[in-house]
Amino acid sequence: MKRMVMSAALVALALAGTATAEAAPGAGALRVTTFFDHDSDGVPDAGEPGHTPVDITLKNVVTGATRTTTTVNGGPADVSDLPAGRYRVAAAKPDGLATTSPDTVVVTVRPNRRTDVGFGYRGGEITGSVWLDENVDGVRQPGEPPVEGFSMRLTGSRSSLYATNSDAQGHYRFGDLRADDYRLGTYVSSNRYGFTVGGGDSVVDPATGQSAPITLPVGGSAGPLGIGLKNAVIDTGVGDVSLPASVAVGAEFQATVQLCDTGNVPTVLWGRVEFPQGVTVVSATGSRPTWVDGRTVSLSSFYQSDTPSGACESFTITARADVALTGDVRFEAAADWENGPTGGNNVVVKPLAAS
Ligand SMILES: [Ca+2]
Ligand SMILES: [Ca+2]
Ligand SMILES: [Ca+2]
Repeated sequence: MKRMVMSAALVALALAGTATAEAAPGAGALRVTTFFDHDSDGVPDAGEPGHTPVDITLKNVVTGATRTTTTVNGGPADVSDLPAGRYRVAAAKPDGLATTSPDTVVVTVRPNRRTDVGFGYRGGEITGSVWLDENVDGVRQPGEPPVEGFSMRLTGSRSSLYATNSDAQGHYRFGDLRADDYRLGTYVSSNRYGFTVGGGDSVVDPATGQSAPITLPVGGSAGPLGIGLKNAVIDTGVGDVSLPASVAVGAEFQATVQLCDTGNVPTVLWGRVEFPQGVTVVSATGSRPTWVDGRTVSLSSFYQSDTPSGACESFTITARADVALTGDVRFEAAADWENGPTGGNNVVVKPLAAS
């Protein structure tokens, strides 16, 4: 059933309303709808979402009495117990959006009836498609397929995030956007895809995971903007390691280790260092969190930002040999927690002697 809501322009001419059950005698009601008017016809149609919050001012043109309200949570604002009469209804000027109806309208409120007013807005849009760059050259050749269900993020200067997924044809669309500078990126880190080289048919720079700024004017559009993906290779490994070959019993010594992203996409790093029996770990620090438990140290970037492809995280461990010993120190890059073992370069073993 179509709602009885009219545009501001129409309401100014046609004053039909809907009967209300509980208004005070001599009073009427006003409903104000603020909405994204996708077809720019001034009327809120099915599928046109609300645009809120918008501050609304009502002023009785005879008495000068003023009331204010605000549309919230995507819905209309209802003003009840409004003395019958003529009112000037004004919506606050939009910020970064175009309008499809006047921002001020004069309406007549009648006893025991509801008068509806609508204010329409139109935002900008950014569109494009997501595709798989099978030969990873940054160019979409015929036959390179679309990618469905890829989660994208659009970041504006107001820190607003708008998430959307590509459809079966790889198409995506961000609509109802305020004028702003936006960057396209991904919504969540993907274990399946990385961004292909940018600059050709793909707008995202794989080094940053984002596009260059996209300047969207009021009500403007940008696109189609291609986002090229490559199949992810997830691999981590142990990088540089240092350890004194011999240490004095009772004296503290230091070991250092790097965990590296040796795959082709950003990922979390996870590893551990295990000292031989007789060694106690005193402390551990690094560019990512560490946990010490006796003679072992866990190294992790869980719950941190991903480490870029080709980059390493460095850790320094302070330990002490409590007894004379010879043994091995094991530096390990753990298997990827979701994807299993990550190829070679996962373990480095160094001898340690304490006397
Ligand atoms: Ca409409
Ligand atoms: Ca290609
Ligand atoms: Ca590996």
